[in-house]
Amino acid sequence: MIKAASFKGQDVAVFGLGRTGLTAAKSLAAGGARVHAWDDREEAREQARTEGVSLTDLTTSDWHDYAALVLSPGVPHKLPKPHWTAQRAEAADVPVICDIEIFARELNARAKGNRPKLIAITGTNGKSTTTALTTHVLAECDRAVQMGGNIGRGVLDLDRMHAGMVYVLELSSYQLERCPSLRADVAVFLNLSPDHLDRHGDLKGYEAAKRNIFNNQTAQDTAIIGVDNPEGRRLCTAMTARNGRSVIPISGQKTLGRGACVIKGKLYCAQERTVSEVADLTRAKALEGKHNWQNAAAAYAAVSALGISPEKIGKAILSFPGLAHRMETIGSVGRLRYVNDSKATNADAAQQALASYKNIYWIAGGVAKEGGIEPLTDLFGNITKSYLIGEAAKPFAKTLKTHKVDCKISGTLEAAILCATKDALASNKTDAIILLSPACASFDQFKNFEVRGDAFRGKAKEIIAIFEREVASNKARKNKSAANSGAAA
Ligand code: UMA
Repeated sequence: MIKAASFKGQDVAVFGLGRTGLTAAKSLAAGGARVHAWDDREEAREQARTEGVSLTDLTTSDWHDYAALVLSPGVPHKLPKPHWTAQRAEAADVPVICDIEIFARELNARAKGNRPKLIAITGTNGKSTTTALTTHVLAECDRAVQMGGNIGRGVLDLDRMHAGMVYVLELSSYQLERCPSLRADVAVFLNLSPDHLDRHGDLKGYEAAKRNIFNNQTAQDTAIIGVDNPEGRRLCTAMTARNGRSVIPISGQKTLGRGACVIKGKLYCAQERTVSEVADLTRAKALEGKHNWQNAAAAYAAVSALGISPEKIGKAILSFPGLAHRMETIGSVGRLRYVNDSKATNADAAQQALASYKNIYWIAGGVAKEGGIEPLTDLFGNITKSYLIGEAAKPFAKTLKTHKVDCKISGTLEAAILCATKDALASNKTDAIILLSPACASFDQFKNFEVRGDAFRGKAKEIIAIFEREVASNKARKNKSAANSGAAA
């Protein structure tokens, strides 16, 4: 844990006792602050009490005492409506921050030669994969590295700061709204498409929050910008013109005169009239699809900015195991591969997996989002047959039938995976994919997308184990009969 000393001797209100709030409260208390923690839910308060966090009823306390309100990122302080704590904070002139701000202050307080490096990553899509890939590459290159933020551990729960450490943080627009002191040595902006608009008002507001990732950067720092969409191109041009730091464009699909780009699966680094190949991403099993190629280019550029050689980075990228529930290869039965993409809880997210494979036996359904699977019709040609589960099964079947895609209402995930396996094995087509990419939330049948993905993984592993046992026993039988006929001869 990082002991946050920046509020030593001061009173700090901490609201929202999920992962962020609990770790922030503990870190602040360890650093000598007087913590006043609270949550609207009694269960959350009880949990905090059990963990030794000091509670204060913030509904009745005097807010003028507080140096800051550390507000959980998911709790709004402006739109769509300020939470009551944000209203109290404003009335008492108390700044609203989040745990990332505390982390940034700790980092900035360190002497120059003693400051760890910070790589901060944002974007609408791909930020978790890029964060995990960057962390993997750094670890493979023997750097001390810690990953957190909007992924995995709360940032103040990470291991203590020291000069050789690299922190790789995934940052959401929610977090970026509340960390004015953030200064990243390397800031990555992957892409932008409409999301969380209720919280930011409109696309402009959302973009403004994301652009905070570049705040306070100096001439020694690096900005890495995805230029595969118009917002990124505009931003890259504007920031390059401003000349305040190194700006590196990245692309997953087109040639760049400088920066990092991927052409036909090969990752290139282009600088000062030289272009060199860094890695053949078609060999990276966990980085299929153009969206992942852009993520790989971003991770390459980020690690390269810390002075690590292209050879080392290229080698490390190829051994990335991927993230659970995101186009995660579970295993194969012959040329039939099981892929868990349970994180695809809407059509937009399912698009990436459907665009990355052919001959797909597609398991979809659950609680549908507005528009259902209509946005995916262009990719229906990649689907051999679909197996539908949960509440959305009937409406999805209707859409698929309209587009002449073979489909079956399976009802449950288990029935779907068994039926898809049977059909794929019976077909004489090679290289088939059994893909769970539901384009739906999971709540009708599972606690969350992780539990749904775990169920798929468990069943797929069972099936794979049965086939492996059969193959092994066939082999043993063959060997035995060969040995017997040898002995007879
Ligand atoms: N609460 C109230 N009153 C309210 C609203 C919330 O009391 O009106 C309380 C809840 O009871 C709860 C706490 O506030 O106890 C908030 O818990 P939470 O689960 O929302 O938040 P954390 O556990 O702190 O998780 C947050 C991020 N969640 C959000 O931004 C919504 C996590 O990102 C992040 O990993 C974690 O901090 C790290 O510390 C998740 C996420 O969904 C993955 N992020 C969004 C996204 O990726 O799209 C932005």
